[in-house]
Amino acid sequence: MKTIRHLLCSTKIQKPLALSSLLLPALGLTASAATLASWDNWVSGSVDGSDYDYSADATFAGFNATITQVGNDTDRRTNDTWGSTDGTFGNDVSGASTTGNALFVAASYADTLLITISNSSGQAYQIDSFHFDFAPRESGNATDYGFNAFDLTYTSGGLGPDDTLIDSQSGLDYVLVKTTGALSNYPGYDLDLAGDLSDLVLADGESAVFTLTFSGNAGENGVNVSSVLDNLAFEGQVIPEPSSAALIMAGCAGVLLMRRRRA
Ligand SMILES: [Ca+2]
Ligand SMILES: [Ca+2]
Ligand SMILES: [Ca+2]
Repeated sequence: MKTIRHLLCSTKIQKPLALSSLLLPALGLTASAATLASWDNWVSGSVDGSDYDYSADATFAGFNATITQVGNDTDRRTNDTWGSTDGTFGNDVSGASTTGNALFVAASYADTLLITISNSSGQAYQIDSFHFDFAPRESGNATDYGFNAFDLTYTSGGLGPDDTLIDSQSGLDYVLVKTTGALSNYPGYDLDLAGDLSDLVLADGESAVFTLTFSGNAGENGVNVSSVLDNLAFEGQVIPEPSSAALIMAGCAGVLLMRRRRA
């Protein structure tokens, strides 16, 4: 702390270094967005007969996240010959896998995903946004259509208020027909939470549950047509600790006082 304080308070230090991206984040005084949890590779293949949870393929240090399917038959439904190949979570977040594997959703088995994110990092984080790629699919027979609508709701946990609708979209274009476009650039969705939630801070030890529900299927066999989901992610940033900032301020005040006395 002494070295850092002297660096920050020194008048001799060059300004660019004092404001560098190295120093301030180390003190928690600024924060940059981080991908806290993401799903893009999935686990390959289908498994019948039991509920299946999808652990995040990647998490930020100190975070855990799981997707639980809810519906008529929550078997594992992933397929490595399908997927969004654009390399982004939604449109805005880079770093997604560009190879196959995606999650199917259909009314006959799973229409709802419960998405849980937990913070045990030792620090509070602001949860800024949720991102995903979603490709509505039709059967190709011009009568049966899979899901082409979704609701994202914040359900419960360390954010708030509970049961807040974040976004609802319907009538989305059917970008996949039968198997055409299976591996392609699926439409992306980037949903900010700030306009909807008054409490965006997931404190250390807290979890938050979001519910992503799909609808809009149509036709006699539309319940069986799978639409395809890929590249889900939460973005967030660490909350600067007031104690750190206060210590630095107090330290600088002390140094300045000593300098004045010496002058
Ligand atoms: Ca994928
Ligand atoms: Ca994308
Ligand atoms: Ca909170």
